[in-house]
Amino acid sequence: MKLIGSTTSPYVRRIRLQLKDQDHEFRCVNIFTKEGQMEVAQYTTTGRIPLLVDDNKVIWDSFLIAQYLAPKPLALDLQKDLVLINEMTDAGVQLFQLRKFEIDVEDKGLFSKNNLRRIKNILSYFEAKKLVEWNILTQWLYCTLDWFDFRNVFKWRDDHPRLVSFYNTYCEHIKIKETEPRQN
Ligand SMILES: N[C@@H](CCC(=O)N[C@@H](CS)C(=O)NCC(=O)O)C(=O)O
Repeated sequence: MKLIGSTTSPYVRRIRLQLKDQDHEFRCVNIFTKEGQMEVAQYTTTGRIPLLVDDNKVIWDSFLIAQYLAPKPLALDLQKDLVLINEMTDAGVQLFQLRKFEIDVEDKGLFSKNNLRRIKNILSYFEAKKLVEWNILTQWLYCTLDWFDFRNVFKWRDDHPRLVSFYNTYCEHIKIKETEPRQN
């Protein structure tokens, strides 16, 4: 099994955590270079990472990969929570790109404001939720919160003490250390 991704993507990191001790190759590509894009284009027209190659099967999109790797079908409530985390991550990625490409550096436009509102609402939902186990849900959430910090996308700490405590519980976890985006 081969995972194609990068060390900085929150979508890839969540799959690296899920794969943990499963035997696999990690192929690191830079999706923002022509070479990286050409390599990814051999497998998918989405032009996105992560990608999982398992024998003759190619699976793209972290949500589908997570379901493919799970030992049993994911419950609907879990899927709904994963979609919320994906929505929050996508909103953060859009904010990051709007700033980076100097389209909306100060989040003044309606599109940025909608994304900020979506992030705040979803963070409030998870602030109120009991997060006790280290599982797919909490791994996905951790990766997105940490990516928000890493890329200075959203200051989530001030208003979310329970999420801060959740984050602190897992920040020394061995797989979290091994997949740290800042090392690279
Ligand atoms: N819905 C996708 C999103 C993946 C995604 O957006 N990955 C980013 C890297 S963080 C990417 O490949 N971006 C390439 C691009 O935007 O061209 C998933 O969950 O896997």
